[in-house]
Amino acid sequence: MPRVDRLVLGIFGRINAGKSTLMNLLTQQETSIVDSQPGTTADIKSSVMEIHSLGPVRILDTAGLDEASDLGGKKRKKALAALEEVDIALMVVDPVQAFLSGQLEVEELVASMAARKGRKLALIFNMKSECENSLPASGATLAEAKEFCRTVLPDRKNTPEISANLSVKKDYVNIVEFIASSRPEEMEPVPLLPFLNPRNPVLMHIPLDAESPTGRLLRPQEMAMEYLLRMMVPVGLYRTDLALARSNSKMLEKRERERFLEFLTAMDDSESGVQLVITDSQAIDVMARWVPENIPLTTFSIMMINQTAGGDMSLFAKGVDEMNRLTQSSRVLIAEACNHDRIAEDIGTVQIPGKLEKLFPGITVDHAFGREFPDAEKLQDYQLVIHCGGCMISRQKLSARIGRLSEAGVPITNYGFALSWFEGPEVLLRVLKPWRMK
Ligand SMILES: Nc1nc2c(ncn2[C@@H]2O[C@H](COP(=O)(O)OP(=O)(O)OP(=O)(O)O)[C@@H](O)[C@H]2O)c(=O)[nH]1
Ligand code: SF4
Ligand SMILES: [Mg+2]
Repeated sequence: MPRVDRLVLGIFGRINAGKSTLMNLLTQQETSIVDSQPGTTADIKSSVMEIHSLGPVRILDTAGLDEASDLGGKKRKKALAALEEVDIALMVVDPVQAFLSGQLEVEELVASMAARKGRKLALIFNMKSECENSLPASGATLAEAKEFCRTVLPDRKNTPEISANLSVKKDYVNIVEFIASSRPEEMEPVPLLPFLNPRNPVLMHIPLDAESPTGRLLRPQEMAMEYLLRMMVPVGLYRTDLALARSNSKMLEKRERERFLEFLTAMDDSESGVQLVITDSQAIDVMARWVPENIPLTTFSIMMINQTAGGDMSLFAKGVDEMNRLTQSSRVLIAEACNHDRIAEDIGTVQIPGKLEKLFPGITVDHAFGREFPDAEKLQDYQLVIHCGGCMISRQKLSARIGRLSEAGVPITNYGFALSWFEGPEVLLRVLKPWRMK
């Protein structure tokens, strides 16, 4: 299934600013509870939809950032983590509420964090009609109240701004147009295997080991298959018995190798030769030996991280170099973007740690699975992060992780890079070559 690149919008601000009212206006239904009770929204509310003129979007409604209490602190942490992964941070400010409070701590926090994390900021003044009546008593005008709020913007000239009454449905069109005009430079969708031609066949090597789920292929494999068919690329699927392929018995290994080569040659013998063999990363040891040098070779994990990283794997290529500097006292974090059953020879918990331990006995290997990823302070404990292909997270989420890593000064590489590195520099170069990487 191809994955949809969604524009991620996050709604931030102080309690009762009208964040959930904006969420409901955008989704045109009661997605979030709206109430005058302070702290109504406790957790992130996420809604996925298609908005005409914006395309596919994910909208995140967050808790007010100014709730004092331990629980408020937890809500704030979660809301700020969401800010790291949005394309546009929509800061909702009730200018009258903000002016009368005499302080702008929340707005300052949102604006400065958006700037620090490189997220686009857009300011939405929520003009709650009844609030305007309370302003004259202060002696200030509405224009002055708004100007007061703008003082927190690090880049005033380039921060888009709109004033609207969010509880009025007719303002919907204006708000959507405003968001559309605030969106950052269009991100080109990244093709899965951009270097392929539609003529020559591709062989997908899928060993289906004990960890493979029954009844379906893994997501990167399914995505590759869909992509190849869509591009009219002839594709062959092949399963090797890895136990035989790695057998100490020369005879068993030879039989398994010949079976594979027979299939490959049949595909290669067609008028146009095989243009790529793409394998599960964990079988790169076998494929690097068996696939003739003249046939390009890469791995699903590298293909996947290239797309999740927006077509730029340079950071991962740089990060793999850190493996040359690992020692027995190093600490490495293995990160996977999903939770799945971890059985038998699981790559993240068994295979990579085993290979690291063999080279650097006593090395410390920790794990981060699923949606949770350590903050920058915790990441400083690590010399290197080895990340899976990230097929279950968005480009924005990966970019947020990379942001934390660069803040912590910790390099990142990926399963496909690491497993190829274990096989030696020639193999690493070989799997990167189709991507025109050095
Ligand atoms: N008249 C008017 N009332 C509004 C407007 N926006 C919000 N309100 C009211 O303000 C109160 C708070 O609105 P919410 O949208 O729940 O505010 P919130 O920012 O999500 O608040 P928390 O989730 O508690 O942080 C509700 O009583 C809304 O009806 C508006 O544009 N006009
Ligand atoms: S998110 Fe990572 S570990 Fe999970 S299926 Fe995708 S590539 Fe594999
Ligand atoms: Mg709310």
